[in-house]
Formats: sequence, structure tokens, C-alpha cells
Amino acid sequence: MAGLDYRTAGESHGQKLVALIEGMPAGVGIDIELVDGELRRRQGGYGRGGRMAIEKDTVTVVSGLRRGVTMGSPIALEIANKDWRIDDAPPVHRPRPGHADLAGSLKWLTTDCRETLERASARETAARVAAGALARCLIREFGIETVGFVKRIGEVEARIDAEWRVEELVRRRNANEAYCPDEWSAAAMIGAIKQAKRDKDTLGGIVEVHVHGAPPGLGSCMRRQDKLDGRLMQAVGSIQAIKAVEIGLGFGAAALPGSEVHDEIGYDAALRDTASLGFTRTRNNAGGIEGGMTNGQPIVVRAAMKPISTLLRGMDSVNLITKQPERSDYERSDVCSVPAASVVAENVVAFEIARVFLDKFGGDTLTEVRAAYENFMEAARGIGGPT
Ligand code: EPS
Repeated sequence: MAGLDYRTAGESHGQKLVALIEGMPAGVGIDIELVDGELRRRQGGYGRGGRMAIEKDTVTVVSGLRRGVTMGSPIALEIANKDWRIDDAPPVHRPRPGHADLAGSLKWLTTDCRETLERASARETAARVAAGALARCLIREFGIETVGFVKRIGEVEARIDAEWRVEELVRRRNANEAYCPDEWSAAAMIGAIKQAKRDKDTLGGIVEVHVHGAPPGLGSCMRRQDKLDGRLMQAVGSIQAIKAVEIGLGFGAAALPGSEVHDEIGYDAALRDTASLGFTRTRNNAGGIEGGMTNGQPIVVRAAMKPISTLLRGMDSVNLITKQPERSDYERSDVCSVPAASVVAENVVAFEIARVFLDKFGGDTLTEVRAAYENFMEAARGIGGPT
């Protein structure tokens, strides 16, 4: 049986965005409110541009559900574009540095960058969010919760307390338009975005995703394709404008000795019934993944987003028809979409967790998945002597 996966189709100013999800077991109740809520959040966040005032993203389920519950058949989702005008949209001959414009025009042998930018646009992330939010309906059944938030915008870095759990992070994040759990930094981030707008410039940043409640043993050290850290890096690294992905301490681990990096192991029988199975760690520098597998600690993924490449002030470029120097084209755009990227990353990570979860516990029905999960957890709690 093929595993869980999804594909997307659609252009920024095409008729619709589409996500096709295959491999979801039967019997999973889908919370469309959750999916629409995540689409709404993706459209928001401080720094978004004019397009978001036009669109009201909501999902239409075309197939795969009966009375709100999966049947095991492929699930097709659609999100309509109100700003559907791809045939009339003007050509773009002056590529924006940083966008797909030049590389795509060379690849597809055209002087009109629109041929590429329509698909390369981050509008496609609406379909990814819909697929990821839908997959969350599966992993929630097993107590797995995800939260994504903004860690940095430009020069402003948030202070995140390691003690904050999912509910606390979500509550704090939802209290401001920067989607940042640290309210003081959130205000400074919004100030930085306002300044960038005045400067006709754009800002990037860092987003962070935590996954709580994932059982140990997701992913594998046996095949490179199954290593969960590598899979998360691919999934998150493929999000538009992401230039780096870290797990746990990430790049920070390079500068420290092993004694300060690795998370010492203990055991507390009182935690036996949690995802950790009772094993405790002094910290979580590993970000919940060792040897390409979950270790029962929260998974922590961080990603760096470059600033949006459409600048109101333009940048030096070349007209692809004349080959003469000109400023790059300006298309209506965002000043900063790091808050939106935190929503995308959260849901993309959730989808990948659902995939590895089904790789280990997969079955045709949720009943079988649950039985496999409970069997494993019981067996894993039972290794070693009695506690
Ligand atoms: C986006 C829709 C796009 C842009 C943005 C993301 O709409 P439009 O191009 O019509 O303004 O706002 O796309 C980019 C940042 C990009 O580089 O392509 C969306 O729905 O997220």
C-alpha cells in the first residue's frame, strides 16, 4: 500500500489551487473549520500586501470525504482564486533578483518571466496549508499537536521560554499580528516591517515549529530516504523563500563541545504513559530527533526565510528582450510574509509527521492504525525490567 503523500497544482492568478492527498486511511473525521482557520491565518500576519484583501481563502472538498469522514479514497481540495486573470496578466521582462524569474525564463526558454512566476509564487502555499491542516486531523487522534510561530523578523529576535508548551505558545502567538509568542518582540517586529515599507524594502526572518506528543521511533536510521531530519529539511526547505532549515540546536551545535550539546538521559516512571515513555532529557538540543528518528521529546524545526524579492524600489536587472540594464519589475506584493510562512511551515511539518506516522503504523482504517500504535506503545513501555 502506498504511503501518505500530496501534490499541488495551480498558479497564482490561475482559476484555482488544488491539493490531491493520497494514502489517508478511512475513518478520520476532517475538521474543515481547522483547515479554513489555517488558511485564514496564512492570509494574515502583519506585512501582507493588497492581494490578501482580495482573496478569502476557503477550502472546497471535491472528493474523498463522506459526511466529513475519510473513506480511504484520494482527497481532492480546491481553493478558488478571486484574482483569476492569468490570460490577461501582463508579461514581465525585467527579472526580480531573488525570485524564480531569471532562472525560470532561462530554463523554459522565454523572455516572459510570468510563465515561471505564476507557479513559483508563494500563493501555492495555500494548497500546502490545506493539505497539512487536513493531515493534522489524523495525528491529533494520537495526541500529536503542532505549533508554528515567528522567531525573528529582520534584526528583531524573540525570546522563547523553553517551558512554554503548545497551548501557551498558541495563546501568546495568536495575541499579535507578528504571530510571535513574545509580545515585546512582536511590537518591535511590527515596527521593523513599518520601517521596511517606508524604505520601499522587504524583510525576512526565522520561523519555528514545535511538534508535541510524537511517539518515539518515527523515521528510521536504516535508509537515507526515511531519516526524519532529512525529510523535514526537504519538506520545509521546499517552501518558497526558505534558505535554511535547522533541527533543534542546528547550526549552534557546531560551536560547542559534545558535553554541552547532547541531552543527557534519565528515567521517570511517572512519565511512562506520555510520548517520552518515561525517558527524560536535561534539555532538547537534538530537537526531538536522533539517528533520523523521533526520541519522544518535542520536535523543533527552524527555518530562515529570505526577504520577499519584489521590492517597491526595484533592484538592478536586465531587460530580457533588449539585454539592456533596467530596474526590476514591480508586482503588487508583501513587505514581509514571515508570519504567513510560520503557518505554512507548521502545516508542512504536520503533513510530514503524518506521513512518517503512517509509515510506522499505517493501515486501511483508523481502527487499524490505532491498534498498531497502541501495540507499539505498550511493547516500547515494556522493554527492560519492570518499573
Ligand atoms: C501570495 C499571493 C501573491 C503575493 C505573494 C504571496 O499574490 P500577488 O502576486 O497577486 O500579489 O502576494 O507572492 C509572493 C510573495 C511571491 O513572491 O510570489 C499568497 O497567496 O501567499
